[in-house]
Amino acid sequence: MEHYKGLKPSRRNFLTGAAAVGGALAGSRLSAQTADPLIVNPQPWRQDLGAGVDAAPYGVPSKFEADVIRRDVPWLTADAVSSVNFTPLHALDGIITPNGLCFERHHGGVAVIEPSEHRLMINGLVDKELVFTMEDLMRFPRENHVYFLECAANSGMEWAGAQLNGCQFTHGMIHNVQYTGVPLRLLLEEAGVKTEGKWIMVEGADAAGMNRSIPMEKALDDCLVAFKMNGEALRPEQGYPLRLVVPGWEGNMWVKWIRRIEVGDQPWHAREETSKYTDLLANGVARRFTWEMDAKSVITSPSPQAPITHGKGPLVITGVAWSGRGTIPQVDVTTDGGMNWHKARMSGPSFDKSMHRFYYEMDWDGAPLLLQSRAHDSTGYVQPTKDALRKIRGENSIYHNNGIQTWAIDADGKAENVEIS
Ligand SMILES: Nc1nc2c(c(=O)[nH]1)N[C@H]1C(S)=C(S)[C@@H](COP(=O)(O)O)O[C@H]1N2
Ligand SMILES: [Mo]
Repeated sequence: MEHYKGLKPSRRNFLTGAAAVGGALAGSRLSAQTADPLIVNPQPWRQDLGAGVDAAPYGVPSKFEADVIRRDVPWLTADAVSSVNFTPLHALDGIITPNGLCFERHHGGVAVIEPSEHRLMINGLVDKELVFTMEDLMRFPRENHVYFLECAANSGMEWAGAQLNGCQFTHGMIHNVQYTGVPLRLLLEEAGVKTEGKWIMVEGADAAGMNRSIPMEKALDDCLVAFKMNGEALRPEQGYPLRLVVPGWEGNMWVKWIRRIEVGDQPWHAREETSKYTDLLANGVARRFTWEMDAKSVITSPSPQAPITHGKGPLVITGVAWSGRGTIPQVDVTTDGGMNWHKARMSGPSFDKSMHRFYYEMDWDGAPLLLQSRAHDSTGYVQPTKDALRKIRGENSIYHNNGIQTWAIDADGKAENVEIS
């Protein structure tokens, strides 16, 4: 029982007790009643030497994890160059998204930029217009921070009702990464922002030339011009060699392949902040400049792509929660569609504007469940139901859907995306 040392004594007793009476934990590997060939026979990997060091100079995951990949929804967009794929949240744990699994959202495909040919320009209402090379940027003090990036359209397909079967698709337009970068404030100070300079416009070097307006207060607060993710260079998909990090704010503002920062006295009203990333309310008024990402959570397992396959007994429920306004001190989990809520156990670092991991362990009796999670953030805000959101925002919205997600688990352990009212 060496492996189960970490469990509480009561739980260990339950597990061994069940094995002793036999059948209570049908199919459980904890029972040693029969001679398991995987225990008594030598395995192939025991009989031959394995590959030596350097078989893969840049390591890749085990071939048995081939299913853990980003996926797209083919009918969602007309073309892959202006499209999105989704982080496989159902297969991950902890809080960090591995670089190769960070969802991608491009409007004009991935720019392939030779770093020595990349330039970042600051112009407009500044004392001194400046152009930085990558080498120049490496000579500024840098900082490390873990932040989530969530596309404002995450869960957008779920406004009208349950649609996509899997948290990869309903909630996978998010990643959580440790960035290394130079505070944007230091670069703006170097250029010297004129007193009329109240906004910046940030622009990408990709074919989409994507641009957004950001208020000066945010630019001087916690934005980073980042060149590393999780310790290594940004991936091309994530903006190599340079991207803007706008903590807690909608992903669209995190301009990748950033090439220009213009300082101005008012916002630019760019396409991405007028015709897109704007929500039309029922009264005809559009919600604009909805920058902050509200607190949100989702149960990642069990979920449609991660059903319960072990039958009744001990069950680990887990998920992630995040808020663009701070940390997540508490997540509640319900297994009966919201009649009873239980405080989940938080585990892992609790960083500002970063993903948090929660667990809720239970003894599953094999009866159907209606699973939901509800995040509380450090401002006291509580994640709303989808109905509560629709009451205020109407049915037209796409962006900023942070409503509570429901998974219906049937007696076989299969999970389905549903809505309850
Ligand atoms: N230059 C540029 N920056 C961009 C985009 C783009 O198409 N071009 N897409 C934006 C959108 S809509 C989102 S949600 C995030 C996605 O970041 P990711 O691809 O690292 O997930 O990048 C943003 N930055
Ligand atoms: Mo986005």
